[in-house]
Parts: sequence; structure tokens; C-alpha cells
Amino acid sequence: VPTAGRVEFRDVTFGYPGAERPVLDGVSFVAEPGQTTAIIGSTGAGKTTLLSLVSRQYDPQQGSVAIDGVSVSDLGRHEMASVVGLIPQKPYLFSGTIGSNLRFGRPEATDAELWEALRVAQGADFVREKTHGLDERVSQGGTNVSGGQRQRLCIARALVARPRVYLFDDSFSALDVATDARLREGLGEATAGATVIIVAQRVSTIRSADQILVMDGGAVVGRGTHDELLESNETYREIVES
Ligand code: TTP
Ligand code: MG
Repeated sequence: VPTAGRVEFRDVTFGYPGAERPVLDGVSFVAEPGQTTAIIGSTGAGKTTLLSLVSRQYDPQQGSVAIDGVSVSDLGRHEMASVVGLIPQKPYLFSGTIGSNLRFGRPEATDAELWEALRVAQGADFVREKTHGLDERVSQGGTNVSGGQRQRLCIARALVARPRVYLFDDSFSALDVATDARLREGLGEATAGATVIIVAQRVSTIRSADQILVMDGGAVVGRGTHDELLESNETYREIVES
């Protein structure tokens, strides 16, 4: 399996436009290809903000964010879509069909590829039950797709695009435990070789990560495996044991 998508933050400081204080303060880490990096931290710690710098919704005021040695600020918007796949905390659909949503990052994908991505994302069953299947219409504010189904479509959309870096922002916390386990098992294969960064709450998700970053107040205050952090990191123990 070819591996690519090494993400490197070097001393990154970032504040939202107009805000007085930075939201991220001196963040440095590396997320390696073929590995899963989990990010954990209390609400407001800066997890979503960190991901938004990888997908270049914003640029840092200080420091650098690079993928495979290239600063993300040197990647064009189009290039970005094939390099980074973000599954946002609040999943969104574009107005169109289920199929057009899934093809967003790779228009030439075949129906068979869409169904395979849906199977992995645990979304094939509900799409099959729709009257028009892949041609079923959806809209941004539409109600014919539930929140959980929306999330699975966003996961499938990212898989179809085959990016080098996957960013899952709290994508599994709302799923029931059995679906969560099935989904992550299939994802392991589907994302093999890529860099996977998962913002997570569930201990089972975090435990299986190769590396865990503990965030608090915009800083990375711990890094290691589950066992290492249980041993050494008070913030981690508090989060995991709560
Ligand atoms: P987030 O990065 O959204 O924090 P989080 O993702 O760790 O929190 P949660 O677990 O609830 O998802 O926010 C960090 C800080 O940045 C917080 O004080 C809110 C602020 N913020 C903005 O000012 N503007 C924005 O658009 C966002 C996303 C956050
Ligand atoms: Mg968040």
C-alpha cells in the first residue's frame, strides 16, 4: 500500500479574525501516513479549528502547516480537494442528488465505486431504500435525510475522493456502538496508507489510535498512546474517566 499525506504543524498560532486571543497557541505535531492520530480535548479546546487549518479554511498567523513537505498555503483550492478529505462536525449536503454529492471530489467515479463507499460508510441500506436510489434528490436544509444519514453520506463522499489525508471531526460519537465498530473496521481498510486524523470522544475510538493528541485551551498538552497517557497525563485521565 503506497503511503502519503504526512501532516506537519510547526509552532502554529491562530486566532479568528477580529478576536483578541489566539485559539491555537504554539501547536506542533506530526501525523504519519498509514497511521491514525486521535485528537481529544474538552469543548472549545480548538479541535475543529486545528482541522480547519489542515483543510485550509484559514491560514495560521504564525508557524506552518505542511502536507508531504508542501505548505498547504501553496495548494490551490482544486488541488486541496484531492489532498484532504474533511468530514465536518456538522455534516452538510449540497443541493442535488445523493450521487452528485458523493461524486463531489471525483466526478468520474463510477456507480460501483459510490456503492462501495456507501457500504463502508454504513449508508448503503438507506440509500437502497430510497425510491430513486443514487438519483434521490437532497437539499441543504432537506429533511428526507436524517442527521446520522447525512454524516454517513459525508464519510462516503470523502472515501470516493480518495484523499491522502482524512479528517474526521467527531464523526462517530453519535453512532450506536455496533454501527461505530462496523464502520471503523471497514474504514481501516478503505483508508489504508493515508493519514487519518480523528477528533473523538469515545474511548474505544481513541484506544485503537496509533497516536493521541490531548488538547486543552488551544495547546497540545499531551501526546502518546492510550497506555502512555493514562500513566502520564492528568488531563487525559480526567477526560477518559469522566
Ligand atoms: P473549536 O475549535 O470549535 O473547539 P472544539 O472543536 O475543540 O470544540 P467542540 O468539542 O465543542 O467541537 O473552538 C475553539 C475556540 O474558537 C472557541 O473558543 C470558539 C472559537 N471559534 C470561533 O471564534 N469561531 C469559529 O468559527 C470557531 C469554529 C470557533
Ligand atoms: Mg469541534
